[in-house]
Amino acid sequence: MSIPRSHPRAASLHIRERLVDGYRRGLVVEEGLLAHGRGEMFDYLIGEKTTRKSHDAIKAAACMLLLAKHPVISVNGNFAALCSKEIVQLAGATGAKIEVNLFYSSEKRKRAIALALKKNGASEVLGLDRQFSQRIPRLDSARRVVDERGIFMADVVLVPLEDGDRTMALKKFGKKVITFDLNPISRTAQTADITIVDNVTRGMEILVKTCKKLKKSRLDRKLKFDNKENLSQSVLVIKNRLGRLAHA
Ligand code: PTJ
Repeated sequence: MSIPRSHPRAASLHIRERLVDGYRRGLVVEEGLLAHGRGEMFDYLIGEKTTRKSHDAIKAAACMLLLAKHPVISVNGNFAALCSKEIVQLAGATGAKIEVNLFYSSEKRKRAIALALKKNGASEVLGLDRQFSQRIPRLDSARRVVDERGIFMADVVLVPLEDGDRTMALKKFGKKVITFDLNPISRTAQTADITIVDNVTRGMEILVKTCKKLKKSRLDRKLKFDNKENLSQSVLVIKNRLGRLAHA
């Protein structure tokens, strides 16, 4: 079904279509469709736009990625379906490696995701060759299996649409974690070093532009960013918006 341009929720419906298309192409797992619904709900609550606080988090994330020695972008099914092009652009702008890492792991889906990334220009996609498999300690899910050339040796990892366990395990393993999560109170959001409370479909584009704009040589190595404070402000964005709607 084609979505009429005049439909008041056309933008959101188009994003949903991209995810459904990703499901049909074997990138996204059924549970990913549910995860997207959860995200849509929080997007609705923040007003479906990148807030000032999310812009601050994106700037901090860009600095952290540019200053990293071994940055890695971790890609799951939903992220690949929504942002393959931007993932490749971000890798180009920061020198980050791209690694497929799935919660509901399957070799077939890993290959489909790698193919989608390569079609968008990725020259190398890690996480597929078992010869390089390593394990993140203190993690039971399939996500513990990582690539020794990628997440295993990374200092900074971007892990969007994540489950809380891995964020915690990565932190305990000494990694700096950046995430995109529309839910500011999720365990991932609360555990990461930098949480961008924004839809990846908007936020990734801004993150790529910001990385291209910032000059590495001029970056302040002492990154000042208070994630807890930024998350509190994001919760207040929702509270204040609901307050305004209740009194409209
Ligand atoms: O592809 P796999 O096998 O690795 O599985 C991936 C999913 C997403 C199914 C898995 O990681 C999962 O179950 O995630 P959760 O625990 O549902 O968490 C997803 C989080 O991402 C939730 O807090 C959502 O609010 C948030 N989210 C969903 N869609 C978006 C989003 N955040 C930003 N942008 C979105 N488009």
